[in-house]
Amino acid sequence: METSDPSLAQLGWKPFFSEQLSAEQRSHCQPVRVMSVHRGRVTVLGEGFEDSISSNLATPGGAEDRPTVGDWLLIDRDTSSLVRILDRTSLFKRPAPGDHRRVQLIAANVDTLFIVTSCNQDFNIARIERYLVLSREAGVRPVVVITKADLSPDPQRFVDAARELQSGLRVELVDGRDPTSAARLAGYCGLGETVALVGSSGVGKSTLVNTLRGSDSIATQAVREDDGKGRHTTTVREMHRLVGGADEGGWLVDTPGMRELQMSDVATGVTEVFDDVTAVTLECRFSNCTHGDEPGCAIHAAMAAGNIDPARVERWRKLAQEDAVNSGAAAVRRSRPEKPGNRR
Ligand SMILES: Nc1nc2c(ncn2[C@@H]2O[C@H](COP(=O)(O)OP(=O)(O)OP(=O)(O)O)[C@@H](O)[C@H]2O)c(=O)[nH]1
Ligand SMILES: [Mg+2]
Ligand SMILES: [Zn+2]
Repeated sequence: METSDPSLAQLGWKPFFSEQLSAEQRSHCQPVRVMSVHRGRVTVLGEGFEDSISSNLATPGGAEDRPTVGDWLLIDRDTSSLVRILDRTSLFKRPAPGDHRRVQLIAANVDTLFIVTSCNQDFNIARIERYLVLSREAGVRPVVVITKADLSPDPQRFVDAARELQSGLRVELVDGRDPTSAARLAGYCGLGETVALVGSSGVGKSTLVNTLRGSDSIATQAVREDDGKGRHTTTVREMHRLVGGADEGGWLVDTPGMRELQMSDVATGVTEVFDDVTAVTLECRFSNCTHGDEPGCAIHAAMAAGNIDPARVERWRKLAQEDAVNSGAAAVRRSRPEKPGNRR
């Protein structure tokens, strides 16, 4: 398919970014957007510019000072070297799998998060809640996208269960292989809009990107027959452009299926996603109530009265505890000077 070079607006450039440029930077630098990240290098796209450049900053800073997919960079017009990462409208990150003290950046400058799950064994309320916490923390609008509607005799029950999580939560049910069905998602990916797709392996993230783009350029693979799990087909996070029709210029960030989603530094997100539970805790007699067997615990009273779901309380407790442990470990780590040569 013939596609024209995207303009800055089609790439998602907004006043928020242009306002960050000094007069000097305006004359010597060019903004480009990160399409994908590879060891030490990033593939970038700008107006009339497409290249792979070194991702090293002249003066590296902390863990978040490295480019990730969706980032806007300023590069030198003459040398194409990276001058600076522009401040982000949003940033998705998580504790790195295998080393929870490190942070893994997932994507930046995302407008909408598609939390993708399917009408089968993958569907898991606790996992959706984790992604909701992540999107709250990142400041991004979440949409729960439930795929494989065609495989369930009663797909509506998955939709109902997801809708219960949050009033006003957007939930979409699709057959990701069917263009007519997937078209209901096109409204989220209009001109210059960036949508990131996250979820377990095999739920159909890449299939959705292919269908929305009217292409089959991204590899997909059947799930395992015994347990319905995916085979970790996608291995890099990458931006894909939507072309054609009114949606021209939207971007989809396909991501590898996540094996685990640990929480760290997300206390605000947990409080907001579980606002029904946290509202009740304010009524506990002791402000440091652990909701164990203290007298005057409002959580216990609410559960006994059937006003709050004990399973939801248990999920909240687990997430809050996990966040406290991981955030504590991360804080200790931050307070130590970083070993030279240990930077990634
Ligand atoms: N029946 C049906 N199959 C689907 C649907 N969406 C995806 N699939 C199939 O599910 C399998 C996995 O899809 P992928 O798109 O590779 O899944 P993914 O989420 O990208 O997986 P990873 O890249 O491993 O994270 C493929 O065989 C798809 O054809 C759907 O809505 N209905
Ligand atoms: Mg994939
Ligand atoms: Zn209590």
